[in-house]
Amino acid sequence: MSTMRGLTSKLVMYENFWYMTNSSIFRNVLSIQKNFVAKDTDIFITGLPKTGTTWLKSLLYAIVNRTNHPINQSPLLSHHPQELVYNLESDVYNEAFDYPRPNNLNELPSPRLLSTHISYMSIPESIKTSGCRILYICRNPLDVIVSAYYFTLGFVKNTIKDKDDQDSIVLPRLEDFYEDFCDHVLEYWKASLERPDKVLFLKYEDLIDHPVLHLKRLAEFIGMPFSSKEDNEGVVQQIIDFCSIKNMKGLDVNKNGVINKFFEKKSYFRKGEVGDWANHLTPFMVERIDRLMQEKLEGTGLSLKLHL
Ligand code: PAP
Repeated sequence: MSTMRGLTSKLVMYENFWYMTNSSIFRNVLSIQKNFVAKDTDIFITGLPKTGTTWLKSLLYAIVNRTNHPINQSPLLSHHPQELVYNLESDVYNEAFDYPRPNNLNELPSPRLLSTHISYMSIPESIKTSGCRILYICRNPLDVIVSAYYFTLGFVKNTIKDKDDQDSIVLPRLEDFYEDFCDHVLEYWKASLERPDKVLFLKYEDLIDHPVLHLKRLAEFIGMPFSSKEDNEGVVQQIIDFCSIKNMKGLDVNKNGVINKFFEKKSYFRKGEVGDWANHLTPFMVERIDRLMQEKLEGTGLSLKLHL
């Protein structure tokens, strides 16, 4: 473990990734490694922040529970997707909460649907060795940067009222962000190649482009394939339409209130497009990231689409 000075916080390098020491996330990660035990039936959504995990949560939840209730009576109508698929480090093992959330884990119905942003190297051993499934979602880094920028801006404006404190927030350097981004993606990419029955690698751009194909892939992967009867009845398309950003953003439950004390529910739904980066990033920034992307991904067999 090594440390370096950030401008507003000390950063700690742990198992290849930088964590801010003034955020509880690092301590939560250690707690997860120590305490969490995966079950064979668990299904995990993994991916970096802003890569589409909220969307994937709603899709997974709707697929797994499709026989429990019709889509027009879905709990997604009364709960934000983040409230139905818990994130380990933010919702469950979060020391910022003053009550023991891990108890909730035992009350979750099977299969437990959980999520984490933790890297493959750092997830608990039991997730790797048990029969549980991992869905990894990846998105092109340019759209992730833009999405993270807006999310952070909204968060800072809503939670930090003092202007000087707002101004003191310093985002990570682009290179540091990018290094972590690639390492995270490539670790899971490698795991998906080595253990395709265990790790399903999904791309946000593919889900936008060919939702039916990838939803069917996902359902098969978790052992709950759509039957031909469901296919004929248009169940796949119903789930896609229900979980579309237009529908989710318009639901009252997703318009008001906060999650985990600070995060506005509506901030998880912005544009949901591929290529919005073209409206925000300069050609210089794009060229720099594109070059880094070519270097890092070369020879890995992985490619990321910047446009559709
Ligand atoms: P998180 O890691 O904080 O949970 P995450 O859900 O992974 O964030 O990513 C948010 C992005 O997914 C937002 O992208 P944008 O800023 O470029 O718009 C958000 O709009 C997008 N998103 C959320 N729900 C959907 C959806 N149903 N369909 C497509 N994109 C979505």
